Amino acid sequence: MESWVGHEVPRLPGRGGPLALYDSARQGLLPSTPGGAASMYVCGITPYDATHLGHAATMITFDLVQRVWRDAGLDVRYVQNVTDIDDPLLERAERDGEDWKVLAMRETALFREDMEALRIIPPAHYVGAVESIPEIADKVLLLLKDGAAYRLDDGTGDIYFDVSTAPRFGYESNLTREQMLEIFPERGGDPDRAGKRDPLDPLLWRGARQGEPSWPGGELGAGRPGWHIECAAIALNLLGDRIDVQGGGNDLLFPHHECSAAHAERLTGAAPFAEHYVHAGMIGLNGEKMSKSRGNLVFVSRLRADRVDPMAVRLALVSGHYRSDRTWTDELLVAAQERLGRWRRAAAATAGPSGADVLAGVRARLADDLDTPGAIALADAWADAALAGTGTDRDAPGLFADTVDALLGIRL
Ligand code: 5CA
Ligand code: ZN
Repeated sequence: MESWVGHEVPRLPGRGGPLALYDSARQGLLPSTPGGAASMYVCGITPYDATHLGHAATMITFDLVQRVWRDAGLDVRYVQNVTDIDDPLLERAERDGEDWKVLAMRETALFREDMEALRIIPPAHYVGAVESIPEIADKVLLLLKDGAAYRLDDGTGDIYFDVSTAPRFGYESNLTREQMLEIFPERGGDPDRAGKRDPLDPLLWRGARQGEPSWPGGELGAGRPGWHIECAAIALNLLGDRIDVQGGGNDLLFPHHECSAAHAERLTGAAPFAEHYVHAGMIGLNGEKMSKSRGNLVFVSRLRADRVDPMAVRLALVSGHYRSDRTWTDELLVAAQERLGRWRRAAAATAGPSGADVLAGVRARLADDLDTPGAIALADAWADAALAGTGTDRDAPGLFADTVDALLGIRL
């Protein structure tokens, strides 16, 4: 699938240091990527509605990871998926009397525009589930042959993963079985499906149903892929057996990333699937998680249509730390617009305090688990001083603008 168009990223003098990130599996802040290359797989949208600020915040989070890695001199391989076939998409299309393919194409196109406006560096591979069906089916067949998957004998053709064949199951989310059983049905799982070996067994392949789209599955029979195997298969095929970062919002901690990891590890024998499982906090509105099912959404495209500067949206979203669940408010946007104006005026000053210092400071803050509030505080202090006429570094305004552009993705 086509990705979106990227922007030029300014080259900064020198090099950033290694990035430490919080890993949900080991529950600690740990250095990422000791080598010269880094790989990242991020769980992208299910395109049945427009990109909201929650999606945007998560995409910006992993854009920051890519920017910090690049600044440290790493060669970054980044893959993101689009779940362009799944139950929620079919349900929305049915509700609106629309072709599910048209719905998915329209919302994916809008997402690309939003990503471009927010200056998200595009992934090297932007991959749809539909175009990946043959390779996903191959992985399901391997699991079946390996005894890690089984077919229900109710004539549906549905195939499930047997979680008892994944000895590490639970290591990624660190949840108790009781907690898993509670969350599983809230996040697309079907614990009560008759004939399953374990209520937590996730669906790998859904046999063809009357009135639903399906694809030939070879020995599997016609059907469509389950959600977790979609991400496992795409990541394995494009990035290899082990990846540095598996990313998404914290709503994917369980079952999605746990199950994807279990599938991948069973397929390759290599563990852990991801060195870091990185989860962005949920953006909420009026005290509740922003979600398509609740309908409490603020769309990036709506803000753009209202001529809100996308750089102010981006700055508002990174004014809180990526891991914290946070609330979107009008005040947050107003504060970001005001800050953006101040930074722009400061970048136009003839001189300011040391540009090298502000660059080093922002680098250090971001290398510490993407501490954007800390980085912004340093940028604010530099801008305030420059506007007050402090400092004699004539290169500093330009370097300040390049720093916030390259590292925070904020074009002044
Ligand atoms: N297609 C799957 C992932 S494979 C999916 O979860 N799609 S989604 O459209 O629901 O979400 C897209 C991305 O945005 C995911 O990484 C998800 O974790 C994240 N996300 C969803 N809602 C929010 C929110 N309110 N705040 C922050 N991130 C969110
Ligand atoms: Zn995913």
